[in-house]
Amino acid sequence: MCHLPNLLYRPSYPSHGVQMSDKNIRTSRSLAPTDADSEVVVQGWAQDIRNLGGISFLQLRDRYGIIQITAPKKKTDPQVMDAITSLSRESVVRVTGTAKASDQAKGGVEVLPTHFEVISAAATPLPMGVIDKVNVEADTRYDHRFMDLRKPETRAIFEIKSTVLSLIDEYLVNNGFTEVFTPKLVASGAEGGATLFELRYFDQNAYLAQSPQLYKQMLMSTGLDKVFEIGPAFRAEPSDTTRHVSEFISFDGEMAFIESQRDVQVMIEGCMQSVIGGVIERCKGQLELLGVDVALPKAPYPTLTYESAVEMVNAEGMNIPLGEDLGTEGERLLGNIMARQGSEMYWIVEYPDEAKPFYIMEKEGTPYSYSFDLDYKGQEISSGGQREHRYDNLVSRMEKKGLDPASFNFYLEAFKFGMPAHGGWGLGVERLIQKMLDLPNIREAILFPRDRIRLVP
Ligand code: AMO
Repeated sequence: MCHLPNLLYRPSYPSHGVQMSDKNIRTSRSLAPTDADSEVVVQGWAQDIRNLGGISFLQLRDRYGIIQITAPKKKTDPQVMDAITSLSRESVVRVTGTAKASDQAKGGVEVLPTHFEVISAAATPLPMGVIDKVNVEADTRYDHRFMDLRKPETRAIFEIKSTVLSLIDEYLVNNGFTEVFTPKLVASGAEGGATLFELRYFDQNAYLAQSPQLYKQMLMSTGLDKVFEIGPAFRAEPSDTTRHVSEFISFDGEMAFIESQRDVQVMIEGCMQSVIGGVIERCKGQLELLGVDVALPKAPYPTLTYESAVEMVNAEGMNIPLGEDLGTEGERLLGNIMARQGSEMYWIVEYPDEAKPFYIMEKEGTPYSYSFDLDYKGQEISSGGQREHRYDNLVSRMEKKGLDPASFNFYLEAFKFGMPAHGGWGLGVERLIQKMLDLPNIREAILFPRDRIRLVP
């Protein structure tokens, strides 16, 4: 008889106590009064330990909340008692015990421990507290972000962000878009030389992509008529503001065979309503934790021309010459004016052509362009427009803007052999979240933010 090699052999790794298949495992969400008197296993971080002589209480935190472990000295194994009384805050433990109905414990159940395993003892002192009421500087929080993320309200932002991304995906796919991924290592920038990160790419120079602009446009010549991409974008932003970072998630879309930029705006508007409405519906618990009341913006969003936006802020004390950017202050003031009119989201269209990139279509016979910004509560969250799809015009626009068409040959080629009229947008996902949740700084919506100074963690 021949023996087959034991293909099912699995080396026995130390379990570290984590056996997800254990059917007795409960979380703070699943532990219920119906578990009373049965054996359960719970695991998490030791948030707070109180030793009161005859009895010890351990507040065990997991993803969903708190489980109270109650250890009366007389009824608890001395080894278990020692482990609890000597435990440091934030250690990770796994507790086996008997669930007991309790009026004092949150959720109406507590666990009386019979077995106690310290999976990972936390060193002391902690780099920052998790439950302490003291205000910790933002920089300290970002320096020790893993610790900051142990706070349920910090984690809630990222659960909402994840929901936002799913909702975007759902909306775009339902509207016939194909999700694409374009290179992040690129040979030329599309959004101006000033914010390019340069790097060595074997024996040539390359850049980190500032946006998928050139690639999503090239795709318009292929028959993939509607594409979207959600991915990282890199900008060497020298300014230290609450809305600029050097790495953000850009939600880009591009649509072929449009009649005008309005077709693009309608798509974004529908998407924003669906995303914000979806967050209100699906993220009730997280919004409650954060203490924010998200309102669905009034739709359709009002449309202001750039010129009228300048007039509106100038009428309220600003002095912006026509042709110049509204700037942070101008945008903020316009936000206040629009809020008084009941609009949190609004369009600013037809910016001066001079201020817009080569790929935008100019409004012939005027100094303006077929471009738009979408502003939310006084801050730009998206910009886009109709593109120049006519090869000759595109080349002359590049020249007019001081760019060398030769370095964009790979892009221009797609315009030479049949390119439909098209338009699209780029939307900063973290700016959307910042405004939706009224966060003071865009960095709060990024797990590990990157800026001029910060490269770790
Ligand atoms: P733009 O440069 O306006 O346009 O960028 C689009 C959107 O991206 C977000 N954004 C940023 N978010 C955080 N930190 C930054 N440094 C940062 N820079 C930009 C903003 C902005 O509205 N290719 C065009 C879009 C298009 O026409 O399709 C583009 O990139 O929310």
